[in-house]
Amino acid sequence: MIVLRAKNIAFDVTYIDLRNKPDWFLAISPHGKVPVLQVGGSAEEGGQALFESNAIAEFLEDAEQPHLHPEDLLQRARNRAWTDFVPTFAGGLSALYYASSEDGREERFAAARQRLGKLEAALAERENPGPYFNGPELSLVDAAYAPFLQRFRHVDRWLQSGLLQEFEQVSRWADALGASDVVSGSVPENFFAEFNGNMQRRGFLVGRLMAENPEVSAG
Ligand SMILES: N[C@@H](CCC(=O)N[C@@H](CS)C(=O)NCC(=O)O)C(=O)O
Repeated sequence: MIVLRAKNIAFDVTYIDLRNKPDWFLAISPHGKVPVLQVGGSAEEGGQALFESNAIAEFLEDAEQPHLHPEDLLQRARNRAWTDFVPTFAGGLSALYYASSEDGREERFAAARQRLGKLEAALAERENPGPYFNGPELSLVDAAYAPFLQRFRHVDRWLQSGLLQEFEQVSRWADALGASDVVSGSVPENFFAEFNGNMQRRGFLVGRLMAENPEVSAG
């Protein structure tokens, strides 16, 4: 969604209830996961479905201007390498809030710090002043990390881990992504209410904190 918005491509969106996936969705999503991009109309109209966010992003990059990958081939490869780190990074952050109790807290924090540290080093050694990964324009790396940083900034209002603040470059990057309309408008209005409901329903510690203090202020 972020890439579609960054490239100003017209699209329709259908949200899927992941607890009750419709058959038509399962037919086009081999792993039963979102996102799926349906290109060129529905299957009956001869359209094609694409799955896996990176594959979708790279397809959109090849198909539509403006280009979000840098021109320089080495930089482009480095960007792709950092995009490959997203699942590891996201797993480290989400483990902090997919936790039902304080047990294992130290290990979770250590794992998250290790991953944040790698990203901090990557941001520190890039040769541009930001605010995004490659400079003033949003790139595919930004699009790949933004949802996870956006969710973490949200839950950390309750978790109060203070972890992002330990990593100055990541923290500034997360703030810049949070301030981007392309990123903030990529989720529906009720997204964070649904997200909080999910945390509470699944009995996570952060869900209990949300229930106790629903009005905790932003940032
Ligand atoms: N590697 C996939 C991961 C997608 C993914 O994990 N999607 C989650 C939501 S963020 C999902 O659809 N989960 C539903 C399920 O696994 O049943 C991608 O990047 O597209």
